[in-house]
Parts: sequence; structure tokens; C-alpha cells
Amino acid sequence: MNSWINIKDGVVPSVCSLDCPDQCGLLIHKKDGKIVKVAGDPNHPVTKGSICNKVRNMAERLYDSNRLKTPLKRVGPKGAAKFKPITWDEAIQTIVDHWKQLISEKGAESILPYSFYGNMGKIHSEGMDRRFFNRLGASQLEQTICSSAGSVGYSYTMGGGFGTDPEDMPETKLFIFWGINAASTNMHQVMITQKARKNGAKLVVIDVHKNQTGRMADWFIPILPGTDSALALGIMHILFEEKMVDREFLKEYTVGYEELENHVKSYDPQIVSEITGVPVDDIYKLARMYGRISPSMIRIGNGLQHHDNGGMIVRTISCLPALTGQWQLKGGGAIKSNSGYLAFNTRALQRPELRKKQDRTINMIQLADALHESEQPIRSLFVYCSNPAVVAPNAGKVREGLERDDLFTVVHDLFLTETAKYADIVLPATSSYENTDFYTSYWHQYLHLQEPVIPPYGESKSNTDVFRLLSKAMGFDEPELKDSDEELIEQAMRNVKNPYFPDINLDQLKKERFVKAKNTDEYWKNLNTPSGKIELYSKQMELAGYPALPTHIPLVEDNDYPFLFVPGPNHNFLNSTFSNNEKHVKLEKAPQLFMNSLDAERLGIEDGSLVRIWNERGECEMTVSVGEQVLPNVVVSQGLWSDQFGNKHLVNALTPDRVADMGGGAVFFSGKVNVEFVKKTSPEADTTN
Ligand SMILES: Nc1nc2c(c(=O)[nH]1)N[C@H]1C(S)=C(S)[C@@H](COP(=O)(O)OP(=O)(O)OC[C@H]3O[C@@H](n4cnc5c(=O)[nH]c(N)nc54)[C@H](O)[C@@H]3O)O[C@H]1N2
Ligand SMILES: Nc1nc2c(c(=O)[nH]1)N[C@H]1C(S)=C(S)[C@@H](COP(=O)(O)OP(=O)(O)OC[C@H]3O[C@@H](n4cnc5c(=O)[nH]c(N)nc54)[C@H](O)[C@@H]3O)O[C@H]1N2
Ligand code: SF4
Ligand SMILES: [Mo]
Repeated sequence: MNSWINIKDGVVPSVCSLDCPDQCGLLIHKKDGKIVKVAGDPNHPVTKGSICNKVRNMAERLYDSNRLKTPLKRVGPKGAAKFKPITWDEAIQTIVDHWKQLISEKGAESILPYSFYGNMGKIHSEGMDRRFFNRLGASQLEQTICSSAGSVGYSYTMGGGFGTDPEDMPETKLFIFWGINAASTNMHQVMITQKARKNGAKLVVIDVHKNQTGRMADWFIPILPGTDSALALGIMHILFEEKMVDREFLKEYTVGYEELENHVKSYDPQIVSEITGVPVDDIYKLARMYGRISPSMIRIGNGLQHHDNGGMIVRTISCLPALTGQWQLKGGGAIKSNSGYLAFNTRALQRPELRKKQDRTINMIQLADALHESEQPIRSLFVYCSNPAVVAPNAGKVREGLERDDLFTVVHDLFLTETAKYADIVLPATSSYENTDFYTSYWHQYLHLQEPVIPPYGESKSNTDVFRLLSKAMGFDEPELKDSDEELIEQAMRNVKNPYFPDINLDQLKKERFVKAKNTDEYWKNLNTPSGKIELYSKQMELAGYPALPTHIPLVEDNDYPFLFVPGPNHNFLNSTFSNNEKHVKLEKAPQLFMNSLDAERLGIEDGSLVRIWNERGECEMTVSVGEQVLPNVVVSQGLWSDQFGNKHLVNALTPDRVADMGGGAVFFSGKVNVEFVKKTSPEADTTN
């Protein structure tokens, strides 16, 4: 490997490891062997040297005095955050002793790994860990919390994570940001769009919240949560009715357009307006814009699909570009995720064959239930790259589960997260800047290599090192559990059965640092759907018990409370990451609840006052921001706040842990709540955003 670690002063290349579509190329400035500045790499073809504020402050996070330096052992009650430092030997031995006993008494399925993408590096987030837990025979985690409903929905239409190349988007003339807060969550999408707007392109934003993204649009369309499929079907209705469809494209490259044409007759704009809250005239205006402006590109966000009907919503919207033949045009089409182009050899990386039998699977969004399950209880939880006490739905119940005395919890993280506070053993993790790994973006089409820039902080260890240590201590002898980081990367990039995966080996990647997927221009002519075409009518869906044609399905009735509650992420945190960093918290000021003025007036709630938000699952407190940023009967918050103000800001105490229509996905935004006035807050409480 290149020895950036040994460079004391200078600038070395890197890549952002956070769960963010942009996956920026970085340049790390070092002084006296330490990182003093994190900047964008101007040579990166997509991110071009600009990065977000979060990562510009990364050096502070890396050297934060609260970073974990040694393993810890709990010495107080669970949740009280009382620990004492121990050695790695003691930590590993304690874990292994516990697990050996559990395996002999209860079976390995009593152990549950819980992880997500706190680090997007492949070998650390889904490499050696998978090998280890496969060999152990632990319960398997279905990783559904982020985008699985939408991904499945999109795949029914398009056969996988294949969409428009951001590098073609300078050609785009109409951008529709649909359920994405791109100004915060995909900043380079915004930069590309702003540049195209200088050449006359238009930006339409469809969202339930007029946030920073909506405010920059040429046209903001407010919509009621969970109704977007109806709007898309209304647009289709008008496109067919007013002959704005590309019949030649439909005939050649899609399945079922005649059935679709017939089907969307029932989505009369009047009916659609009643469902969505979008005025009839606006539905016509939008459909005509979409029918007449080319190339057009729909950026399908994640917000849309955190609903009971989220899979179907994305499935439906993803049919739109085919109607006007957008896929043929450079800069036309849609993108939900582009991860399909860089799909690598996961089998070689994860070694599913190390698992002797099909062990039970647990959906990660149902952790609350899983921790309360009595028939075959989970007796040990190993958490890494995730902070479920804050990010999981029904988080109050998750925390109750974490308090169980008979649950042995290990948390591997860089910080003492809210989840770690409940752990029996805490292990200090290296940051990605201390690791070797490869990264594949799910928005642009580049694969990146990360090589260590600085040595491990304190006694911290990387995920791969921890799982190698655990394997050894368990007495597992398989050579796969001893492979080095470089070997893991090489195996993942070899024998890849994906025509778009770049022809590259590790040595070349070390020189080039990033490389693009290949020949992706005409992917839409040969899709991974059963027909190979764009499936407007999907037999596959019919067999799986869904309507074969895109359909509006209303949200599940959550409870009798009056407000739909949409608690999204915010600008200065990344999920719960950075919520423990003073600078980022200051930038966000305080958690706010956006409420329509009609609702506020009715309830006698003044702008800026403190409100209580509650339902049968839990409660929360926030400062209210009254205005027209949300429609009546909808309330929105931003940010997954840490417990530093007590746990009164735990939005996930309120969110449902039902499973979405597809992919076992999360329905964070389909919960209902009530809101009441608590007290007036001091005048300095700032509620602007
Ligand atoms: N700064 C920052 N960047 C991030 C993250 C972060 O926490 N902070 N998180 C990262 C991760 S893991 C992800 S998955 C992405 C998520 O980023 P996005 O894809 O932007 O998803 P969200 O922010 O969850 O929601 C996007 C928008 O959907 C809206 N929305 C909610 N329900 C509906 C609906 O029914 N219809 C419509 N039309 N809109 C709706 C919300 O108001 C919100 O503005 O961002 C990544 N990037
Ligand atoms: N209410 C509500 N809840 C949500 C969402 C929402 O929009 N609203 N969004 C959901 C979505 S889309 C997502 S993706 C999830 C995200 O939820 P999580 O995946 O839990 O994301 P983070 O909160 O960022 O926590 C990641 C943790 O990983 C740690 N970490 C980073 N790198 C490493 C490493 O190399 N090794 C180890 N061991 N640890 C590391 C970080 O320090 C951090 O504590 O949250 C979901 N929860
Ligand atoms: S969080 Fe996203 S925008 Fe910020 S540096 Fe990382 S990849 Fe780039
Ligand atoms: Mo996510």
C-alpha cells in the first residue's frame, strides 16, 4: 500500500466514507503527521473539489477528545454510561467467553449482528464481518433501514440500480427533485443542476416540506405524504390523453404500455388532486412541462419511500421517463440509485458458504420487537457502523430492549454513542482515514480506493481487524477469516459478473485512485428485468402479490392522531453522526417542528413556542416553526439528535416500526402524532431555517 501514514507534512488523496450519494474525492492536508484540513479533490470528475461543511470539519471529529481510545467495560447500570478502560485481550476474551457459552446453551442464533453504513467502505461494512458472522452461524440482519423499499420498487421497473449518469446531466433541461432534500443530502446534484439552470434548465421540486431544496426551485409543488404515486399516475393520464408519449420507444423498449394507457384513464386529475393536495391546474401544468421539455431527469429521493407504500411509489415514478422516451437522451431519465453499475463480487467478499445452514433473519427496522421476543430471544447484540438507539424506528422500545439484563451487548464505534451507553463492552473503532478499503458510489459511477492516511487513533481497531481477532479467539481456522485487507479488496474485484464493472486490479487502482464503470450509455436496452425491457406491466410483481401495473395505494391508518409526522435528516449531521459534535449542533441550533399556520392557529400554538409531540409509542419536544412550509395536517422535523439535551429529542420514539410494502423497508414518515403547546420559549430561540 502507499504509505500516506508516513508522510508527515503534505497533501494526500482520500475519499469520503460517509453514507452519502456524492462520495467525494478528498485531499487530506497533513502537518506533523496529523490531519489539519480535509478538502475536496479538484481532479475528481464529478465532485470537482467541493465538499460539504460536515466533512470540511472532519479533522475536529477525528481528534475529538471524546473519541474512544481503549476498549471499555460497563461498571454501572445499562444506559448510565459508566465504564472502565480494559485491554483488548480482556475485551475479546470476555466477548468470546460469553458467546461460546451462549452457543452451547442457546445456539448461535441467539447472537445478532446489527450494522449499517456508518462507513461505506465495502470490506469494513460488508466484508470480514459477514465472513465471521456466517461462520459463527449468528442470526442474519436484513439491512432495510435506508432504501430497500424504493430499491425493490425501482427494480421492478428497471431491473436494478441503473439510472442517469450525473456526468450527462449538464445536458438536462428539466430536473425534477422528487422527495429528495438534495441541497442537504446530494450537494453535487444541486451544483450540476444550478449550472444547467444557467443554460436555461428548469428545476421542479415535489416535497412535503418547502425546505432549503424547495426554496431554490423554479417551481415548488407541495404534496401530501405518501401520495406521490397518484401524482405520477395523473401525469401519465395526461401524457397519454394529450398524446405526449413516445409510442415508438414504448413499443420497442417497454412491456405493457397499452395496459398502462388503459389503466391510467382512472387517474383523472380531479381525483388525483383530491388524493395529493396538488391543484388540478398544477397537475396539468406539470404533465405538460414533463411532456414537452427534453431531456428531463427525475431525481428520486429517499424520503418518498420511507412510507407504507414507498416501494410502489418509486415503482410508479420510475415508469415516467419511458413514456416520453427520456432514456434515449443524454441527461434524460431518472436516478434513484446507480449502485448497479458497480456491483462487485459480493459472494467472494462475504463467503456465504461459511454458513452451515440458513439461520434466522431479523429485519433491522424491527429491532424493538426482536429485543422483546420471548420464544427464541436474542441474548447478544454486536453493533457496529450504526446507532440504533437513535436511528431505529420505535426507538423508545429499542432502548427498553437494550436495558435487558440478560442481553450481552457489544458496540464497536468511534464514539460512546447512545447505543454504546447500553453496552457491556465498548470497542474503539478506527475512522476510515485509518483504513484500507474500496468504495462504490450509489449516485455517480466511480469506484474509489482508500489507503490509510493516519495511524489508528489510540488503541482503536478497524472492523476487519476486530473480526479477525474474534475469529482467532473463537478458534475458527478457515483461511478466509485470515485474509488481509488487500486480499479482501482483490477478491471482491475479481470475477465480477457485471458487464459495467471496470477492468481494474488493485495495483492499477492504487495508481489511478478512482475509476469509472464502463459502457453504461445504453444500459436501458438490456435490463435485468425478466423481459430485459422496462416493465410498465410487471408479471413478476403480479406473482409476488402486487398489482402488475403502477397503482396508488393509500398509507396504512397508523392511529387516530391528526398529524402525519415526517422526521427527516438534517443538513449538518449525517443521520446521527456529527450530532455529538458541538460545532454541528450549533449550526443546527435546536430541533424544530414545522407546522402549517392554520393548524397552529386552531391549536393556539404560537411560532417559536415549545410543543410536545406524542403518540402511543412515545413523545418528544421541539420548538415550533409556524408558516406555510408544510401543508395542513402534516408536521415535519429535521435531524436525528443525540441525547445531549436529555432524550426529549428522540424523534424515533414516535416512528412506526411497521414494514413497508416492499423490501422490508422502513416507514419512518408514515406515522401519526398529536401536538400540543407546552410553553413560550425565550425570544433568542431562533426558528428560522
Ligand atoms: N446532510 C446530510 N446528508 C445526508 C444524510 C444526512 O443525514 N444529512 N443522510 C444520508 C442518507 S443515509 C440518505 S438515505 C440520504 C437521504 O436523503 P434524501 O434522499 O434527501 O431523503 P430524506 O432527506 O429522507 O427525504 C427527502 C425529502 O423527502 C420529503 N418527503 C417525505 N415524505 C415525502 C412524500 O411522501 N412525498 C414527497 N414528495 N416527499 C416526501 C422530505 O420532506 C425530504 O425533504 O441522504 C444522505 N445524505
Ligand atoms: N426518523 C428517522 N430515522 C432515520 C432516518 C430518517 O430519515 N428519519 N433515516 C434512516 C436512514 S436512511 C439510515 S441510512 C439510518 C442510518 O443510521 P446509522 O447507520 O445508524 O447511521 P449513523 O447514525 O450515522 O451511525 C453510524 C455510526 O457508525 C459509526 N462508524 C463510522 N465508521 C465506522 C467504522 O468504520 N466502524 C465502526 N465500527 N463504526 C463506525 C459512527 O461513529 C456512527 O456512530 O438511519 C435511519 N433512521
Ligand atoms: S458527506 Fe457527502 S457531500 Fe460531504 S464530503 Fe462526504 S460525500 Fe461529499
Ligand atoms: Mo440512508
